[in-house]
Amino acid sequence: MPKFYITTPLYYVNSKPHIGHSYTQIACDAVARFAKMRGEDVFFLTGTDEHGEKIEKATIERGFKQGEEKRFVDEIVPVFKDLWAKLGIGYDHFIRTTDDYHKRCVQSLLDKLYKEGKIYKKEYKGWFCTPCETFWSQTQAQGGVCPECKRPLEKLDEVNYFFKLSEYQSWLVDYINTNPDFIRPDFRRNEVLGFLKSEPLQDLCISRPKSRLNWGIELPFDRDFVTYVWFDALTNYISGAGYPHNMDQFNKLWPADFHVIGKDILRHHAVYWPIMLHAAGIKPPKSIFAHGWWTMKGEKMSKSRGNVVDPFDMIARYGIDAYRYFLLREVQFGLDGAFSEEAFVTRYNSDLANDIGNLLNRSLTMVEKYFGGKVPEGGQGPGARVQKGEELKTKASALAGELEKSVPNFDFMTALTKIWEVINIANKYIEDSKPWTLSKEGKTEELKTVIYDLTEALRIVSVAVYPFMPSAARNIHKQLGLGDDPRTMTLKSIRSWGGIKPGTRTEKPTPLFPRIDSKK
Ligand code: ME8
Repeated sequence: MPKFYITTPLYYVNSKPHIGHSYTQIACDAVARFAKMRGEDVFFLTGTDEHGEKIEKATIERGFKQGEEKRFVDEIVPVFKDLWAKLGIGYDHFIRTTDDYHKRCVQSLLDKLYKEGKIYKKEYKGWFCTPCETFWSQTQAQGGVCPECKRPLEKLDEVNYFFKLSEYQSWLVDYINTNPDFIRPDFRRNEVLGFLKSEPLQDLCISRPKSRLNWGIELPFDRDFVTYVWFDALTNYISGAGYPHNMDQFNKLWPADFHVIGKDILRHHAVYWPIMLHAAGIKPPKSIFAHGWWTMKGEKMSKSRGNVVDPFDMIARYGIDAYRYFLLREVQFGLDGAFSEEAFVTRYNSDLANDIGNLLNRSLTMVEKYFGGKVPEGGQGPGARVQKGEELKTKASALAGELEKSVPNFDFMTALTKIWEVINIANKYIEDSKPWTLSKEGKTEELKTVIYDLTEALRIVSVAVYPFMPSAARNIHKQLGLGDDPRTMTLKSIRSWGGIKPGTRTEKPTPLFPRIDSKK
């Protein structure tokens, strides 16, 4: 069984998750589910980033005392876990950077790099962005604002430990050039190469003196310092896979197949992280995929800007499947997208209530009405099939192949468009073949064929939508009389036509996506 190791960022637990966080989770979940459907041995890692200034600050702001950070994060972590459970995020392991095994891994990595002379101590004069937890050089800090988030920077002048990032610049450029899949999409790779060409890399400040920050992992070689939160957090991708406490598992999983992130943290993942690994003698991950941002009124949706949409509220009003569908269908994964509830409702009513919802409802109603709730025998009699039926069969049988081309490349829009082509052909097939007329005219063989084709197309569609809308997929499968066991949702099961057996007892249709009155 080929292995597939995929990760999400570890989210800061300074406040509740918003749509942006759920976006990365849903995308990873869809790709991980798809890999499982192909029979791959999947390890899906997610978790929370719990140290650093941001968290220390949030602890105080929420009325806790300094030193009570763990108590504070212990209250927030379950909110993330609860949302992931509600959204059906099927991760295999949840890592917290406050977990002991993770802390030990960070310390062993620091120790190794220090002993090998790759970490040294010097005075640091420069700029720091607290919200981004990022250091910037004098040239980068134009006008004293963060080049990333445009907020004011803090000037720092203190003794710190540095990691010799600068020594690895040409190695990294070569690595990116010889591994074209390392940074994806392509335009993000060019962005990183452009940045690496434009200025020499500075060594990375990887410590904070305890006089300024207590809440972090202590440097093993100098207990007066804690480590920079990014050095800590990035290391989760190896500690969460078993390094160094479970090397059998780690050797099986590493290198990771995908680190999926938002474009805001590309530099940390595509520059700092591969260099940290290379310096420690560990291979870089195979691929980093950076997606775009959901924006609100032209600005990045973010906790610190306060322009966020609450995923709990959206799910409560529209359901999990619609929420997952909208995020993956509306915007090409990789690009930015403006979030609007109006667009959400429009897509819900057209794609979900009308297209897929009606198809299921009409088809099952006809199975009930014409065949007493049992799938009829299909494909009988010469000339029984109208042209649309042939088209439906061809397109539905090709879906598995289409998904294989698009989903592993995070091209959810193409995958869903292909599925909806099948749904739309099926709806058109009903209109063209007019089963009610076939019934009236006693053309039973033709009627059987049409109804069989519709149930079979729905079976294929139910499996095809599983990575994106797992509960709706199971619901359709169940209403078709095929049960709702996710283990039956395999890609193999939809590679050929004819999987639903004549005689299968279907259920009375229940609406999948009740229409939303947009005037409400
Ligand atoms: O950066 N649109 O955590 P974080 C799309 N702890 N995705 C968004 C988004 C938006 N408006 N806002 C956030 C951190 N995201 C670090 C990561 S990893 C070792 C450490 C998503 O809580 C997106 O995946 O700020 C982004 O990269 C991530 O949340 C940042 O989450």
